Amino acid sequence: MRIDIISVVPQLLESPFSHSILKRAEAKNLLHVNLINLRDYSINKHGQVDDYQFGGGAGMVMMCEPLANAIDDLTQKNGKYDEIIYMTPDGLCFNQKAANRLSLKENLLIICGHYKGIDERIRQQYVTMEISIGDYVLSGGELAAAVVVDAVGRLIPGVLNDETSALFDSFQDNLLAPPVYTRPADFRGGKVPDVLLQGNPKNVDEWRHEQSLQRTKQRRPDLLEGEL
Ligand code: 6GU
Repeated sequence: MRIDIISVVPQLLESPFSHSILKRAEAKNLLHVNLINLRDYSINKHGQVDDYQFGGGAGMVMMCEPLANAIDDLTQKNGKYDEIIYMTPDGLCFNQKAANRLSLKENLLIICGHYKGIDERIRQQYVTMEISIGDYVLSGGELAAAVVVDAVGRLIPGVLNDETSALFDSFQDNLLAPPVYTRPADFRGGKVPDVLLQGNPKNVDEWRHEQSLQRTKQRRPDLLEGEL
């Protein structure tokens, strides 16, 4: 998969993909994240990419031309994108199902917004998907884009091995993950449940499923309702 990310602060995105699982995904050639500085497509020598909003009001708006020129140039170089994603707090809320769906694509473009956001006409003419990562406001789309790339990247077939398998992740089956334990079997009086020490895989599976259900009922009952 190739993911191109357009940003006015691409430096914010250099570190998240240089470690751990996503670094391995890059090393295995399963994922390529490519950062594009929007200022390279600025309309003038001052590097301008934003302007005052029509109708007045505080805050700048990211202009049409730099974004359109960047998207056109990238599309010409790299082929048509499967999705052009705009990161915005007024987008649809990202979840595991969206991550699963995106992990099957080949070619994604992510636009990170700043200031008051991007000119509405770019959303109408180019953007195919608008994503928010939750009901709070970030100062830019970059950290949200990093969240999406991480959640999607680890699901690309071949990125995870048995040890890091996504099969038992929280949310993968709309349930929260069960509690986990490692040595010692007794930590300051806190004991590991017997069933995990006894080594009967069927009992362990049943216990984990029961714990998952209990945890989900207690903490996230919404996950158990309204599923298709
Ligand atoms: Cl995608 N962007 C910004 N700026 N804030 C957010 C967000 C995105 N998702 C939640 N808050």
